[in-house]
Amino acid sequence: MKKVGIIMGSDSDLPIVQKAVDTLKSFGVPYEVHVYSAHRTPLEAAQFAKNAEQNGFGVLIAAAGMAAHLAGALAAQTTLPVIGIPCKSNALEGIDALLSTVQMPSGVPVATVAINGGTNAALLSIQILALSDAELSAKLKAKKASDAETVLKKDNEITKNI
Ligand code: RP5
Repeated sequence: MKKVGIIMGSDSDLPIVQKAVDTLKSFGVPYEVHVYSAHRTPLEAAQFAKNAEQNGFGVLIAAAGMAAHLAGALAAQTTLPVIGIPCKSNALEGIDALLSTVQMPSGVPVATVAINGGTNAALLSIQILALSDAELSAKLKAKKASDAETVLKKDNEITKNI
């Protein structure tokens, strides 16, 4: 199976990235995690993205906060799908990172998830890999069914007890 590459702009983004890692682990999807910054280590970030396809990656996830150019900088170097996670920082509550990540120029797409959306970034990467992996696709369908069951149980409890 192809790997998911997770790049974070700083180790301070790790709590958000951890949610993505936990989700990938629960599906048995292989991954690699690195800290490369679009601004502090631009060459390493670009090099990683440039070589990602030949190094066995199928999707890249980029987590960054503030002026979050990491996802776009990676997308500039590869035709692999890139998923951006805008991370919340103190000053602007993550709106800065959201806009920096999502507002890509035509020709260089970044699939942007919610602010701090580590879980959804991983699920989206799994959905992409599942297009060519029937076993993974079956696991996703089972998870969706079990998530729905959980909500219906809660509905049942609330309507009985309120
Ligand atoms: C971004 O700046 C990083 O992705 C991080 O979210 C933010 C702050 O980085 P640190 O100053 O905590 O290293 O590039």
